Amino acid sequence: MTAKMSSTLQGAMEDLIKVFYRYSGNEGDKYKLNKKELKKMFQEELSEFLNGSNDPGMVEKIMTGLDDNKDGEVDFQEFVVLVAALTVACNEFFVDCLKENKGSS
Ligand SMILES: [Ca+2]
Ligand SMILES: [Ca+2]
Repeated sequence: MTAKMSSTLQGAMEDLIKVFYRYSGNEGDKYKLNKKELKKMFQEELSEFLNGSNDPGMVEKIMTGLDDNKDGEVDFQEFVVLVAALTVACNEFFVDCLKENKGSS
């Protein structure tokens, strides 16, 4: 692919799409993540997030929460909701860190 220089945000979006399809294509519907695919993605891409929680049923809970149309799988649209929610959580954490750093200096 003779890609033009893409902006950071555009690159992030492309990465998001690539990550989704890397896992969604493993089995069943190529365009959706089943529970196994979702779990694999969490283990490989969000391991820190998973390790932060001691709840073994978390992937299942996330899956149920994400599956808006109740078809038992997570499609790209549902996946983006997850990423947006995680990004907001990360941002809050990041902002807290910035504030703490400011206070200590
Ligand atoms: Ca699939
Ligand atoms: Ca769904």
